[in-house]
Amino acid sequence: MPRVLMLYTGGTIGMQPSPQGYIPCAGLAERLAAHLALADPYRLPAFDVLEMQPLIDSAELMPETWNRLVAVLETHWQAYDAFVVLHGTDTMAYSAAALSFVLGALNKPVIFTGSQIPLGEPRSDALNSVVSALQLAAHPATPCEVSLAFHDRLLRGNRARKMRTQGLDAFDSPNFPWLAELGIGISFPQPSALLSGKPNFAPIEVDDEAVAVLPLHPGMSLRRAKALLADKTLKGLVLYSYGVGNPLSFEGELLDALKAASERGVALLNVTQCAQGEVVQGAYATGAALNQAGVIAGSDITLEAAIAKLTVLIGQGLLGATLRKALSAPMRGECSR
Ligand code: ASN
Repeated sequence: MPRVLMLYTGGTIGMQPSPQGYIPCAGLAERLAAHLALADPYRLPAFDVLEMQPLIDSAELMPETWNRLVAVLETHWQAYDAFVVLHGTDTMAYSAAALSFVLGALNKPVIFTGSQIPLGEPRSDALNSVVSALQLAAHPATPCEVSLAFHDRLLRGNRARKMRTQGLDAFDSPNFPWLAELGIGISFPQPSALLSGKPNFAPIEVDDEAVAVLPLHPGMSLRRAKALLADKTLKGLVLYSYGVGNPLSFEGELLDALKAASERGVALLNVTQCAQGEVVQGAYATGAALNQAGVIAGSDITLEAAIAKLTVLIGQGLLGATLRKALSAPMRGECSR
């Protein structure tokens, strides 16, 4: 039977109530063991639990945590066959995407999971998440990639989104089929097409000034958008646009500001605000102008994966044309083209 290492980073799954609301709590391994005492030990792989320090509500997560996770994975990579990361749901899609980009090709599965209701509370989904992730970790068909197991599904990590604040089926991947469906049995509709290989464990250089998002909306301030684009610390920007990737042009002024930023070396990635579908820059004249301004069409990448991809690539020291090239094509199956 494979051996699994479970990294507990915090999140609702291990939280307990306090007068201020739920807070992350240590000692999850013992509590899990008590809950799993009745489970048939022959149906689950052997696993160890490692608690990260500090345990956090994942809303507090900063990219430094990704480096800490990668360092722990590197230390234990040889000793285990698969890895489960227990993570808060708020930023789990960002972390799963970021780790997929940092680690690159994998020869073992890394499965993120969490829960909407803490372990031990009535109707908690925590035990289901842990048991599902463990079974997937031991399953020979589980792909060697960073994935996210939640409720009844296994999703590609860099395609996943938190879609529901309340629902127990909180995650989905609207632009990509599920990797596996967990019903009475576990079915894998198609084998993963991602190449496997030895992971890269090099930490990224964290620069919290480097990446920003510019959401477009009726009534937005051109002055504020220009100020952001002119910011000298900016290295990568997600242009969060309408429909198939259309911007509002402010009679060419926003386009000029985008062009100037691109010429300064800022990487501009166009991501649609639509929950499903892809950017087609050029379907409309408004969108076609973005090609001239040096904006990269983000295909069907999610906002979370776009932010993670920019943060990781910039943190790996990519600049200018090399950065733009890396952003223009899928790295780890995060977009369709
Ligand atoms: N705030 C929590 C977190 O992301 C939410 C959760 O895990 N369900 O850590």
